[in-house]
Amino acid sequence: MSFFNSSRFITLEHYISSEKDKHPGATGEFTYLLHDLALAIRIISREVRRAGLNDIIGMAGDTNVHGEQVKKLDVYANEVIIQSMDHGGHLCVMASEENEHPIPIPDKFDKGKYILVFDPLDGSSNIDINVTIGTIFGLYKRTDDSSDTDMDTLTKQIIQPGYKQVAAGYALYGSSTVFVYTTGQGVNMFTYDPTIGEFILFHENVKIPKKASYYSVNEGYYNFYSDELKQYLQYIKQDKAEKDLPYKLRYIATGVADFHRTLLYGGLFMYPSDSRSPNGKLRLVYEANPLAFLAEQAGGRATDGVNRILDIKPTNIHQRVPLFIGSKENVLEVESFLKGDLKFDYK
Ligand code: AHM
Ligand code: MG
Repeated sequence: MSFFNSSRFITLEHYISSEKDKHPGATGEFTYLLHDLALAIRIISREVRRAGLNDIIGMAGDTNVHGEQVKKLDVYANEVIIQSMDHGGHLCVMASEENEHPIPIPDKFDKGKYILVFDPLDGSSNIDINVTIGTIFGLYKRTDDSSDTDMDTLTKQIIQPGYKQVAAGYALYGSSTVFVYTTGQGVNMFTYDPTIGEFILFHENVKIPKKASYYSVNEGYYNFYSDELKQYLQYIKQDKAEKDLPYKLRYIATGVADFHRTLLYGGLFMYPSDSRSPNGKLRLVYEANPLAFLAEQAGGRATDGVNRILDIKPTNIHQRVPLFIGSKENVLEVESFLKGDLKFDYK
């Protein structure tokens, strides 16, 4: 299947600038922000590509705020994003998976009206083994003019519901590096050509298939899932070709990579709650919300099994949320099982 739907070579920089020109009165701040972010992605991509050579792979000997061991490349990606974004004068604060607290803009730099949230390197368990990893980001506007920089004020600015995002996207360091983003007017996908140092438009206005027979979940946790979810997982494994069953299982264990495949091929990616993790594993603010914004912009759906992800009001930067995301009909189908409207007697 070919996704290429442009007959011209259009760079990311050009595309972003031309989008800005469509909005009379746009200050260009946002354009600069995306340029800076694209630079950070290029630098991280370069480092990911030569990770084995640089001996950068391995534990940094540190643990992050969640008590997980941090790999060197996570630390590096986090620093690259902070250092690429803190001095442009467009941001007032940042939040990262790797930082327990909000990241203030240093006093010596101007501050702007935007807020950047990000997971610098998603898929940490895949870093050491050359399997696809990615960077996820979301962008908000500040809701007040407060110049206070105490942690409480900064936290309040960050924890906005996802529907307030003005942009979101990700970079995926796979067989090639791709950059995917939305500003609320569809989803656009770019592929990086390292020989010319440019992201080239690859797929404009991406639409997720309405339904597909793929599912993606860590089924090793099956015994800990609710009975309703077990019924769904048994239902989709039936031998019923007339209903496109059984579904095919795909699981990379890099959330953003599993999402990327789901965006292009359709189906369902989920990280549900289970009896040991009542809120699942993924983070609402900088993982689920950006992916949910992209999914909806592509015509898909993202919920926690009941509620729309983008409507959830976060109470803290690092809170977790169960996630069901992908093709609209696939997400509705699993929701029907979770609600008990659909049942499957498999015992
Ligand atoms: P990370 O942000 O530390 O990499 O953790 C999140 C990752 C997701 O990318 C992925 O969906 C999930 O963890 C995989 O978890 P598990 O190994 O429990 O299946
Ligand atoms: Mg992550």
